[in-house]
Amino acid sequence: MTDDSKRPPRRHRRPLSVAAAVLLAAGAAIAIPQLAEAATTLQSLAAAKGKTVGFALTSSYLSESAYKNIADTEFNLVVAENAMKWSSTEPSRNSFTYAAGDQVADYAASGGKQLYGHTLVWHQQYPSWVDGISSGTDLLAAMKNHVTNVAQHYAGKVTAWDVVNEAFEDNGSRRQSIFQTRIGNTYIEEAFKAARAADPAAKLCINDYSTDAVNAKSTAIYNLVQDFKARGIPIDCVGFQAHLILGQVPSDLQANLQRFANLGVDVRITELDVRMTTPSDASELATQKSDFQKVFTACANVTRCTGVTVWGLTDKYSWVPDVFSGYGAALIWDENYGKKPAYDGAAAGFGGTTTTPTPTTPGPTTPAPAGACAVSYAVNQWNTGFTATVTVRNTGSSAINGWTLTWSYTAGQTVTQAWSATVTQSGSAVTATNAAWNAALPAGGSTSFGFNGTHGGSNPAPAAYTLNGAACTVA
Ligand code: 9MR
Repeated sequence: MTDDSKRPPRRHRRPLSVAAAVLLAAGAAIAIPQLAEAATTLQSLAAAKGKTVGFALTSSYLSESAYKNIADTEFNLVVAENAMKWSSTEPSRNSFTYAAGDQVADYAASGGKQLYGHTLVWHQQYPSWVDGISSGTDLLAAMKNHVTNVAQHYAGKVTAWDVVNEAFEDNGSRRQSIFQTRIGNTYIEEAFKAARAADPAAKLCINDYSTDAVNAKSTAIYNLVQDFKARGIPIDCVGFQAHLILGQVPSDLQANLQRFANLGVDVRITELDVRMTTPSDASELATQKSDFQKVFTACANVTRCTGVTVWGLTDKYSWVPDVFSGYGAALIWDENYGKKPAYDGAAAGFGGTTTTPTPTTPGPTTPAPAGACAVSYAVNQWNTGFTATVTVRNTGSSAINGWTLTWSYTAGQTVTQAWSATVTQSGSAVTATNAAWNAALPAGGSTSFGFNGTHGGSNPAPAAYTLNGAACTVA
């Protein structure tokens, strides 16, 4: 079982950001920034630096070919988003189930990717039988038994473990978890010693959120590492989750990573995402690109930073909207698996070059032949407002490089705010132009954009569209 009931409300600890609603000027962005070498991937850039770039995997999503394709090609490290947590691996006391975790391990092995273990001891997602243990001695025995069994099972497969996760409060005091209150201060070192004994080859990490800057919480972990080193307690690495808010990458992130590295431990960005108010707009996506670049750059500049892991692949599947209402779009690929500007930011941070190639002849307004496009239109509406999602598919056999879609509204509808395209309106005529990052529509490819609008009570869907001047079929 998962123990969502144990999740503390997370909203209070992260202030909300306000998104700037700035749209790209119509038609301004027709050149496509892209990586100079077509074969460049995030993992090839990471490997060139001796680092890894990872993602949190939920195995069931691999049945979607777009998800699997990105997972297969872009990453050289995998971490289980949930499958190796205590509730998954030991649902009843001393009865271990590894099926879900093994799927993640098998996927990593089959693709030659590193496997990162997450997590052995955490105050969330542990099974309810743990709550029934009132004696500290008994809970210590149960915790050591858990750590020992799981670490032994994955020995030889994982390169590192988050042994203890989220053990501190923001003010630097110990979190009053069941482990802290029943076992006492020594539970962390007991977990690390048990993990070392079970898998001497795995790097053993402590992991936390809101520790990306130099602050009371990160300093508490810094002090713990210093203390463990002084007393010979095994500890090899520190994970910085980096669940960030748009535009709020701490300016001292790199300095913070470096001060830990100077203690003689590896560091890693372990759960990166950058959330924004949704629906996202071009301005937010540009800020997110810069945020990803800053985080990847900080890791690139610290020799002992082993790499960056993102907490999921696609905005379609992310923990963020479930926990922070009105927020999302925190990852590198959008809900339709389109690469967001954040991709170029991440790549640039790891040394990828971006270029603005000259548009291919006859240029970005290559007319699509009639019938070479299909458009679908989905709408959610209420009294006088609506949100529409438009999907444009290139059904022709040649790539489209820059696109303009037009339609007309016959019932006086007005577009008020758009995302993933620039939308302008003149009377009933509406024109949508690609954003910089979704200009390229390969043969068979599609992209989606959306907008909010108002209507006067009647809100029929458009009857016809043109793409670069040629008529499309209405899907
Ligand atoms: O992404 C995970 C989500 O699917 C689970 O429901 C949630 C349970 O609390 O855990 C999420 O992952 C967390 C990670 O394990 C530890 N750091 C915070 C992550 C986001 O909550």
